[in-house]
Amino acid sequence: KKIVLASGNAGKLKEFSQLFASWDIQVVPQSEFDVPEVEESGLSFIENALIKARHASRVSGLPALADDSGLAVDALGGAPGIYSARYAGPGATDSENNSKLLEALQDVPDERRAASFHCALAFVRRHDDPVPLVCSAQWTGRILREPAGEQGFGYDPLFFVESEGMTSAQLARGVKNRLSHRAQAVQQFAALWRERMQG
Ligand code: ITT
Repeated sequence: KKIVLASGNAGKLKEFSQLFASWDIQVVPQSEFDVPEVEESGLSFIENALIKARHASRVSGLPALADDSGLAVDALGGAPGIYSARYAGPGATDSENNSKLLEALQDVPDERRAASFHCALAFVRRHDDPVPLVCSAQWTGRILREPAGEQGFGYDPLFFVESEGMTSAQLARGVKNRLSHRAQAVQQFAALWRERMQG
């Protein structure tokens, strides 16, 4: 079985290749199908995941799985949220986004720097699938005052994971892929997938 992974984010694709390593399905990145960018016009992670999955399925003619994710910072009322990838502007780099976040939190004391990563996954069998598989999960942490660690991507160097005593960019990939918002969402997806396949 072949499904398209509707993401152009190298950091996500790397994690998914590990998260799906033991599955008996072939997960093909959307770059193999020349899927053009689609406007993420939703207001929630779930809406945008569905938009991306339907779009990739329409273009490729295959079932598609999409991930919409981001960081919600309590002291910023949930920002950058669904705008995490472009917080510092269209086409912003991870380090530009991280700098913007540090600036926004400059005057916020440690005890008010709580934040959570969110991941929504949407799977459709075809572009107009009326019964998509949808799941979402979160991972809570705290935003540091300076980056630490080289692993991962995006906001990982600023995201301190209390249980591990380090940032998610300092965690070995195997550890992030057991704890993260994406790892938890994939576990939920696995359960939905098994149900669907048995039904
Ligand atoms: P695709 O839509 O092609 O998948 P994207 O980067 O545009 O790629 P999103 O719109 O879902 O994807 O934005 C997700 C952003 O949230 C991402 O660029 C990171 O800045 C951040 N993010 C999501 N998951 C993360 C993680 O595990 N670690 C660090 N940052 C993460």
